[in-house]
Amino acid sequence: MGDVVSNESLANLLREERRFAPPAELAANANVTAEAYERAKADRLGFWAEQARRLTWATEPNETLDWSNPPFAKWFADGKLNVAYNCVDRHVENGLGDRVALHFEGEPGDTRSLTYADLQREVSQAAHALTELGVQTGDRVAIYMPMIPETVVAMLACARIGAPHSVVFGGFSADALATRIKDADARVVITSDGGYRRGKPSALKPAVDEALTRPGTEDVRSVLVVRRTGQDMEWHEGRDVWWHEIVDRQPEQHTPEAFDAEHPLFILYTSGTTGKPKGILHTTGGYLTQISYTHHAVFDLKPESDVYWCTADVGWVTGHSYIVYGPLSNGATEVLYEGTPDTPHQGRWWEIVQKYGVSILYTAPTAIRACMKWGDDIPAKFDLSSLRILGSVGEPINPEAWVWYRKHIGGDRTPVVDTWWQTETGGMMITPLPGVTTTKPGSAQIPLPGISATVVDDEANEVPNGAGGYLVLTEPWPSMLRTIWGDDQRYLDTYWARFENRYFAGDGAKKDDDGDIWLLGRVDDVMLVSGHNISTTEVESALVSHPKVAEAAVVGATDPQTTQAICAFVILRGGAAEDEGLVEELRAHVAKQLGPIAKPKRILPVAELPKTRSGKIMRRLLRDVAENRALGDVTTLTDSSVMELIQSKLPSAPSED
Ligand code: 6R9
Repeated sequence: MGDVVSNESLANLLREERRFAPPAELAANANVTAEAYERAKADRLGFWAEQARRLTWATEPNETLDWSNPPFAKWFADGKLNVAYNCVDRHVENGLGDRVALHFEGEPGDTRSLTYADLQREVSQAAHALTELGVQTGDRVAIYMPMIPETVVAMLACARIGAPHSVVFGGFSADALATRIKDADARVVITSDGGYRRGKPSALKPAVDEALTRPGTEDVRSVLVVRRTGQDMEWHEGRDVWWHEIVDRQPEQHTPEAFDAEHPLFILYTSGTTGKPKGILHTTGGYLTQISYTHHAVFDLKPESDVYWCTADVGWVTGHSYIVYGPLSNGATEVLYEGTPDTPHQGRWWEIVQKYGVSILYTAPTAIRACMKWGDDIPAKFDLSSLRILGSVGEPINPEAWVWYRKHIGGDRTPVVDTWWQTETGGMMITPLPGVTTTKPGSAQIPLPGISATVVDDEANEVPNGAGGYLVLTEPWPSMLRTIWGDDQRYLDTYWARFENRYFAGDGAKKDDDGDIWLLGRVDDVMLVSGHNISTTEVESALVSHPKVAEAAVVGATDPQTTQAICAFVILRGGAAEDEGLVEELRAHVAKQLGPIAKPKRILPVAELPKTRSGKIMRRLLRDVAENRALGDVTTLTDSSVMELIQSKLPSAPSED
């Protein structure tokens, strides 16, 4: 990685010298200042031990990190705590029972606000109900739910009784659900009849019924069903239990038990690039320490006045860490929205921001680009003046989208924090701090205080400023994954084998002249064209910098002359005519931005791109299309019809240069 093309492209991105200093008032009152970097550098473990004191421990830890058996970390191992107590009860005990924890907004427009006292009651009752269903400490519970308050309650109830949850995204198929139930050997599944999606009830329970016919799922003895849509479904007497029938009659008090800091909190499956999904295992004390700290630091959360909204699905790690555990451990008031951003109209999100006075918004680049495509006039119709911090996560955010987000959503006033992290890291790792960092559109910039990351070359040497390579994490961190569920060897092989004593994240990155980090996408996606490494992210960013392109996905397709040829799939902005002239114009545009070597061989206008639940483009499937192969695993696609649409557009023979 990191040859001529990348450097030219970076210079191009920085050409306009767009820099945004933190607003003075925010900087003056920031939760975390520049001094934190120094303190953490001088004493990293001392820094994290100090952050652990944000939590309420039943037994305070004396030990910070046990790294005697790397890469199997133990953080705060002699401490004991209850995660649900930290997220709920302690706020009530501190006199905040009447503070709203969740403003729920259903897609059809139904609403419900739960205070911390409400949450305490519901979590306690749900914990009793799980115990009545025979769930014991250590048993796994699968959660397959829409974005409704009961989902948050269910996760916290599991945490409360020490039963690790495995949340499976509600958009996944019965097969994907069955594989995950089987791998975790779940004993109970919590689901609902359905949820609202694009103006219609969308069923969930039938997928659970189907999944439980698959071999390997026999250990599931109960299915707990929340009534959300009221739609018809099969009922398995003796196995299925209505949530309202069992939960509502339970005692409203429940004494939380303290568990060891290394007690498992959850398993979350990530599909990765090959075959079997990996069950990423997170534990409690270190995880909650880092999630609570980063939510406080990176969003500068003022829990008494802020209204926070993370638009992610709870089935994604972002939902776990920054809808459930981070905000609630900090006593935040937050919005939980069930549906899609364009139902019933394309201003729905902005209507919600206006209605609740949202001050901190956390979303993904894919959503920002969709809003750009729908037009600036839509957010302009709403009062977004309550917003003070905007966050981005999930993919590299291209500078155009970053600048649009700040301007049209943030009123040219709010800092944008581009947060790099992974399911495996549990929490944020590389990001600006809103009251400290002068931001550069498109860059995640620097590791947080207490986090050590760098960019290395093939031989594991740190690259100098201005060069690119592989992103690695050089020291253990509190919310790191502990292993892959049931497969320590795969944990070693996947993350720790490529570079000695360093965690390899799988992402390409480069450092600019100031040493700030720019993410370049997954290294599996890097293309080799006539001896040059070219990052898909850079070509995509160049394409979307053209006014007629709304979104782009780029892959390298096997090519007899050049090893790989760049093949681009683009979504055009409304009104742009799709003709040969435009394709030529786009190819020339990329060549001008990045150099002739990066000029795509083929550009195909399409209506949609294949994406995962978190909005990441599934380039693997586009490569299959570009190379005329049968499609690989499509079970983690949000909408499987997308691929048929794309394939139907493909000319049978690739066009020649
Ligand atoms: C939180 C999350 C992890 C992968 C990661 C990287 C990409 C996430 C990013 C980003 C550039 C950012 N990624 N945030 N790339 N800039 N701010 O997304 O977890 O679903 O496990 O994905 O997402 O490629 O390695 P997960």
